[in-house]
Amino acid sequence: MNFGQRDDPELPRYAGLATFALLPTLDSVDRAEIAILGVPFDSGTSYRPGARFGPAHIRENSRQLHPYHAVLDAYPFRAMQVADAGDVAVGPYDIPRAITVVERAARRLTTAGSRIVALGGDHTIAFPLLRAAAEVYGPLAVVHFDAHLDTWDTLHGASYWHGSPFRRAAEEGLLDLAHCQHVGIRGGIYDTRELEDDAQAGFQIIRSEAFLTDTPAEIADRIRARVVDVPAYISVDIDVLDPAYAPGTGTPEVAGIATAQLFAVLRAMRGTRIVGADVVEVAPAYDHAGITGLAAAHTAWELVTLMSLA
Ligand SMILES: [Mn+2]
Repeated sequence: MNFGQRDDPELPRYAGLATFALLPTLDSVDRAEIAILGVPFDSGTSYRPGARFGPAHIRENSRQLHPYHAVLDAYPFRAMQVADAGDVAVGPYDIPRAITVVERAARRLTTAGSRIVALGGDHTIAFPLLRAAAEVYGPLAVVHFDAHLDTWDTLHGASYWHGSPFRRAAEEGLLDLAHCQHVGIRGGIYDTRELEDDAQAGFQIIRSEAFLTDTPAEIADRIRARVVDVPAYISVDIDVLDPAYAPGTGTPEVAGIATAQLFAVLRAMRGTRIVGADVVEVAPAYDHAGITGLAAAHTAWELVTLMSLA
């Protein structure tokens, strides 16, 4: 039997401690097929800092997540044991050390049989999370929703920062280079060599403008054709959304997609074998009325639901 969300008719959803979706903590249920893992780390941020406060903000904005997913006709928390594994104990001063710490925390969960949905944190954290997932599942098909490529090399002398996780992952053989896909790209480019490097790292690009002409189902078809049956890791940088839908993020880019468009694409990916996921770059200091926190919490719920179905 799986333990679901807190069920106390006397305690309103807005009251009490906020675990993700008011789910049980991992230590209270012992095992989880899907573990929600906070990674409060943002020392890899290149522009506006603050994503270290993302996990707490996402949890606080996840109180209205309900057991039943009406569009996918699914009860994700009944189908699988989903639990909140808390936050990684990671400090801000040493990025390589933080990568080791996050990888170790993720491996504890993956070797115990959990698939992870991580709450960031800046995008640097995808790299150690990919290490842990690839160790179990082999080279991964990364489906990366983001305004930015994140396959850059060094910045300010740092190899590990929030613009390089997928380049470092490709170099380490963590990615299946024939099956990775960016979605929602529109950020600035210094030189077209960056696009050549990006292709070398295994990615094809669906730009944000594609959403003006193609339906979400068509875009999902392109993603599925790219991923095929390779184990998929879904990484959602909340800045894939337009700043109108996600102002609370470190490197916002205008002319992005809507939350509903993101969800329509994710739902149309039903059946994809997702072995890990993250929702990153939520920086609550720039948020308003919980817009970004709500978008991130519900994105994580969409990912959990997809994972509960395949
Ligand atoms: Mn990113």
